Amino acid sequence: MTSFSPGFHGRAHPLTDRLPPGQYPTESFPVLSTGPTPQVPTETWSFTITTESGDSRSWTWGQMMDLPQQETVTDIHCVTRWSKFDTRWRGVSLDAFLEEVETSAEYAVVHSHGGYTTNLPLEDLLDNKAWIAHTYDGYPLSPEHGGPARLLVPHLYLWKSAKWVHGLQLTHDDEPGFWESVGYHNYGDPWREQRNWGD
Ligand SMILES: Nc1nc2c(c(=O)[nH]1)N[C@H]1C(S)=C(S)[C@@H](COP(=O)(O)O)O[C@H]1N2
Ligand SMILES: [Mo]
Repeated sequence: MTSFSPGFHGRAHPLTDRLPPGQYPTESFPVLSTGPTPQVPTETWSFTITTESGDSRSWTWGQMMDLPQQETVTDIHCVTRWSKFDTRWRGVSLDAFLEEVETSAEYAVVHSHGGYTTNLPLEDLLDNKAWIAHTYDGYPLSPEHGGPARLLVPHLYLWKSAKWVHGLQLTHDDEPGFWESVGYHNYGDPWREQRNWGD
């Protein structure tokens, strides 16, 4: 007797192959915010990268829009266990910002309007793995989902994708952000199910 389990022989079930352990797929797009939704007009919007030596470089909305724009279609995974396939975003790769910055830092703390922070290794923001996203599914990103612009780092749990992003602080030492300092995993790889410290 031979039994075949789905997915055992190659990629016959691509959708389940795309679902990290402990996640379920959803069509909806839940909103998860720790506080009120900040209203950030594009007229006053800016994005600032501050290096470990204290140098900083800022972009206005118009300057950000003059950088190369990319469309990305990607799956996103929230630590509360929903995953959403094929989300379509438009924005600017972090590579485009970081190539204008001189740094030897290894870590970044992402800062948002409203005070939210999250940390990640700088290399997770490089090589076309992360974007400042301003458009979702063809429309300007709505305020509740982080508009006018949020970080998008789809290879990590979605708490790393800071909404209403306004800057990066580059550091030599890793500094836990908002959720990371209250027990969420420091790195947050959905494929290794890194939900909490110790996972
Ligand atoms: N500024 C800010 N960014 C944030 C959050 C937040 O509370 N504030 N929540 C995070 C969490 S826990 C998740 S799951 C996602 C949710 O994004 P969504 O509301 O667009 O689904 O945003 C992340 N980015
Ligand atoms: Mo979350």
